[in-house]
Amino acid sequence: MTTSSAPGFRICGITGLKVNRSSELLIRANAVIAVVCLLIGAVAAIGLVLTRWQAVHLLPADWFYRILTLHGLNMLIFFIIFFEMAVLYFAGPILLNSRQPAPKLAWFSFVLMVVGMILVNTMVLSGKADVLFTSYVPLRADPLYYLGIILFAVGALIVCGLFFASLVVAKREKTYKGSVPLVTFGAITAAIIAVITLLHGAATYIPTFLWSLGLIELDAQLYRLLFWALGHSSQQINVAAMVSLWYFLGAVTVGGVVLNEKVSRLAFVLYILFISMASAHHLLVDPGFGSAWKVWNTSYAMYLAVLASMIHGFTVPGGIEVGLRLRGYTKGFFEWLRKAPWGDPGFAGLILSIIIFGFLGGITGVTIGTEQINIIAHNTMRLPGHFHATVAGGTALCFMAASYYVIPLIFRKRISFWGLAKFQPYMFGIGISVMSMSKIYMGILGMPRRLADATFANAPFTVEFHPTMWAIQVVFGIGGLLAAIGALSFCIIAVATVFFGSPLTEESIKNGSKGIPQGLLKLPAQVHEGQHVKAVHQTGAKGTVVLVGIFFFCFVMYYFLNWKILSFLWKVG
Ligand code: HEM
Ligand SMILES: [Cu+2]
Repeated sequence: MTTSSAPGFRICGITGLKVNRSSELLIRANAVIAVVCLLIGAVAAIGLVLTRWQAVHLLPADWFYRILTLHGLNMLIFFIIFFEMAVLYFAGPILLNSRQPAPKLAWFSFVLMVVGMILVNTMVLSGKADVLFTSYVPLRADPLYYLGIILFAVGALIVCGLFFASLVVAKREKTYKGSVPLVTFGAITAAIIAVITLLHGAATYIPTFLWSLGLIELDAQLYRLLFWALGHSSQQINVAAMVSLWYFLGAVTVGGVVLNEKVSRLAFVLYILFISMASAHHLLVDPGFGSAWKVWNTSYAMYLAVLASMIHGFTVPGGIEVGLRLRGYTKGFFEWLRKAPWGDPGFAGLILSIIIFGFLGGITGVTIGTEQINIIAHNTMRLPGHFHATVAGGTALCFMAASYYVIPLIFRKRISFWGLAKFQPYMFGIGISVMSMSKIYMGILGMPRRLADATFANAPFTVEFHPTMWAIQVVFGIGGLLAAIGALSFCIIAVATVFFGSPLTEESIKNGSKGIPQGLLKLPAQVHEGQHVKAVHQTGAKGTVVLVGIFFFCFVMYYFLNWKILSFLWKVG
């Protein structure tokens, strides 16, 4: 797989990229820790599902909240961000054929992040930080918990700095031609948002750390405002990283075409400009802010960030359609979809990620983020229903799909348990979708989120739910368990491949051996700048246009339905 080259570099036999050894090792280390955190999160998820499924009701209240804290942190913070660090090392020095500007500093930041992660997890598991992922003041954790978060964040900030440095080095040393590739551009936007987010993180957690030591006072409303400037913006890092990987996967699985470079780049820039404002949608029922502020931030400015996602939501599948049509699947509207490589977990994961993120996550997010509608959704199960569609079905699934390509390229191994791997994205994707939809349904029926006992056994009041609640809980339980098994399968496949997998050799590629996704057996021809317009006009993307039409129909129906439900509760006049 390797042709000799400058010291510290190898030439990748599949992509032709010049891969430097230190970035490769950093990607490996970050990816392995990411998978360990995913494993912790997935085991915790089983405990949560089996508790919220009231008929099973596994955990007592204290352990439910402890495990909920553990799950939220390991999934949304540690797994996702360690993986994103790997993405930055990949989209920077590797895609630009350049060197790692400061390997020692990079390893130092990795150690900081690992120490932070271990500190936080120890505090949570020893019962000293039952504060949930949001750690809302005045809930107080052990100061070491906040210190752990700060160490982790400082490490991540250094990695962002190193990523920018690698762009400068690559430009100066002229290791690439023209402008940076779109995947790198997307990663740049992710890293810029990450810097903004991490600075808000410092503004949140440094005062909270001092408050936990009893040194200063902290206002609960101010904390919520600062926290969500961090908590929501960090979701936009995830979206930018995910969309970059959508473009990457589209290209390597089926030769996806970028329909229009300028439009896609502009859409990334919209994320940077408008996303911080959208943080306000977490504060819609808070007493401290006026309606005008809430409506402006969530109903006007936020739509410009939503617009960006909708642009990518058209251009990525459209580009995949054009790529497949160029490969000869030109009949009717959907031959390209029918003949697509569905047995390739990279491709299947990509498509499921786009559908789940757009249809389930996007539509529900815009709806519940509307100032008026939020009052009937706030803190119900609709919330975890929505964000599991975005961060789990969208981002986590996309990261899994990308791993089926990145592991062979970077670890130079063939994927172990290949039969299971082909199946894994479907298990996780279908499980998460079923779980999210049933959570949303439970939420519409009034089920609160973050609730250890839905019978309200020791409460001074009684709550009656509609009887379908208990039926839908069975669907929720099955979906949740399927998703958790899907995530655990991914962990097993990844660990087995990385530590015990058979090597990826030129021989094995020639023989079409098991465990190599089809895009790596034969890298699809890439349509480059200048050829785009011709290719797009040649084939069009009419199938995608139909799919987008269906999307808008669902969007309008769901949005309308929610105003209708609101009108039952909220009699005007
Ligand atoms: C592996 C399959 C998964 C299952 C079965 C699952 C299940 C659950 C359940 C049942 C809850 C509790 C909802 C409540 O009672 O309020 C929850 C919360 C949560 N999950 Fe997941 N989840 C999974 C994957 C993920 C992933 C991949 C992420 C992020 C990348 C994630 C992020 C979260 C967050 C942030 C919370 C909220 C924690 C809090 O309220 O403080 N989950 N999950
Ligand atoms: Cu948000």
